[in-house]
Amino acid sequence: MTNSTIAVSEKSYLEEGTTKKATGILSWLLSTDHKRIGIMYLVSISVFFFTGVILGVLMRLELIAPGRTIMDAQTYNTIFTLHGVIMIFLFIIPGMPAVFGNFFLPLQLGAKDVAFPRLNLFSYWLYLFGAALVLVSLFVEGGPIDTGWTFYIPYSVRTNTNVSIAIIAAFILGFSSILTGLNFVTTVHRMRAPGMTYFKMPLFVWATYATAWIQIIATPVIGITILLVVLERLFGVGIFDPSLGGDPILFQHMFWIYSHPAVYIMILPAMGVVSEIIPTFCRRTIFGYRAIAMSSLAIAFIGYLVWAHHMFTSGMSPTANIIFSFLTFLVALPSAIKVFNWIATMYKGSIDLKPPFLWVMCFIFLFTIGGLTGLVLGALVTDIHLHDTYFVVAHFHYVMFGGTGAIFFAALYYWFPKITGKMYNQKLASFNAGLFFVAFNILYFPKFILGYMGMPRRYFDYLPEFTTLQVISTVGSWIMLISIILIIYNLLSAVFNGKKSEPNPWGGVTLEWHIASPPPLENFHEIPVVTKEPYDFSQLKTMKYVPKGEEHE
Ligand code: HEM
Ligand SMILES: [Cu+2]
Repeated sequence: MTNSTIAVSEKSYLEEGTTKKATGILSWLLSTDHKRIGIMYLVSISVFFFTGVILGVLMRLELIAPGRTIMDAQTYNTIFTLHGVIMIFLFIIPGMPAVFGNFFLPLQLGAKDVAFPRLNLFSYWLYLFGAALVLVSLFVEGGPIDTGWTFYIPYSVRTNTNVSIAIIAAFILGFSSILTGLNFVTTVHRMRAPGMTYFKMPLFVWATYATAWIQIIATPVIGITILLVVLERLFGVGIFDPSLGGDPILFQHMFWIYSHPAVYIMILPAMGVVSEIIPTFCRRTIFGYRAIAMSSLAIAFIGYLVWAHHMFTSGMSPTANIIFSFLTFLVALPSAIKVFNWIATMYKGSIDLKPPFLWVMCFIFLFTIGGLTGLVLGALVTDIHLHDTYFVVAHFHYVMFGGTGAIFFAALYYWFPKITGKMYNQKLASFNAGLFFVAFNILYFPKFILGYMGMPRRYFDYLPEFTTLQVISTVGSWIMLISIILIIYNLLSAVFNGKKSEPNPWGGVTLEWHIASPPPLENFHEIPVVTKEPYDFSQLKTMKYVPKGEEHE
């Protein structure tokens, strides 16, 4: 930055909206400000996340003993399906881009908003509309869907539950995701501040940019695939259903051509947040900036080539199996590059163990377990034993929840003071990271062992020899519930009664820390001119925060 004196006392985006006439809740629902839209996503997504958690805890209660305990088998089927649909389509896919991408992409680029602010608001409405349809599918005749979140054929064509409504909801949510991606790609191409070359962009921007391409290119594939399922249900066209001459394996291919890249939509922006937090709390420029930026693009690209590792047991040719297994190992490389560079950044850094950093530590441990067990599933011999068992359930919770979920919380704790201008209880937040880590492993580690022993996934009952491990896991779900309630409690009480935060409590140097907290409506009243590398901490010495009007002295 050229101007290192920063005005702090201005009206913030929380006090003034983009709409002159609308007030109250409407000034939010009609706002085209990227920051307000980010917050609306945050509120909606948190509500769905918590609903998903409650469903998870209910499943764990059912599994506390063999046989029926609190629900029948069909209810269990609908609950694991809803849990999966909510967590995947309403929480973890939109979560990072829609909340933190929206709020921080323009700030980190030195822009006043995203490229298409109205389209951005439209994406949010589509999201709400899709979510509302999921709700509708629960209550109309036919009942909640019971296919699992993967909608596998032929069952999804034959069951009488409301598959079509749920699928149309997923279709609409997909549209919302595509439009957000379009918006972000254009924003990165067109809205960078003067001097912000591609290799001066913060790594969260790089990660969100790579993600946006996946959102644009991959999402239409699932859109078409699931619409074909609806056509199959309504008119019996016979594309997937074998009894009508269709091919169920074709569905699996088309489903995973989207849904594997989608796991990178979930994880890439989270990795971007890690690359922000680690330099800030180690007071040290990131090690291997270009390697990290390029590995995001590499993950986005190679991520398209591995989809059939979900189908090793579906009867593909041995050649296909070997190729997809090989490519799966290949995609682990760019992820490993990131992890090595993060560790190298910490090495000899002056590490400050503040809550966001502790959550990142949580992430690195859990995500590494998730990633390594992914290799176990990517190897043909072991996958045949472990396919569709609890090992898979453990693996994907470690990557999605221990990975992206933990970083969702890390990002909240890191940027909360910027978003709200308030500070939360840091002791509680640090304790919370530890509690989450412990709860997480009690809840999910037993599932690896259960899977190895042969416990299949999506079953509401089990053999008596699995009881001990199932009970341990259920106890873990209670501690997890407490940990999540504590996060919500800590942040909500900070929103209402928190102490005012300094503008830059952690000593960050990317552009969002060069403005007031909470940011003013148009972010920068003078568009910044970027001269420094994104993680050049020598700037800290010259960054001064003064009341508005005095910044030019
Ligand atoms: C307190 C938190 C959570 C608990 C207790 C929990 C528990 C469970 C359980 C018991 C299952 C079903 C296992 C089976 O019978 O096959 C399951 C499935 C699943 N969970 Fe979670 N989970 C939690 C959080 C999450 C999160 C945060 C995500 C995503 C980010 C997630 C994504 C999924 C998915 C995709 C499935 C598969 C559903 C299907 O088979 O169609 N869960 N979870
Ligand atoms: Cu995959």
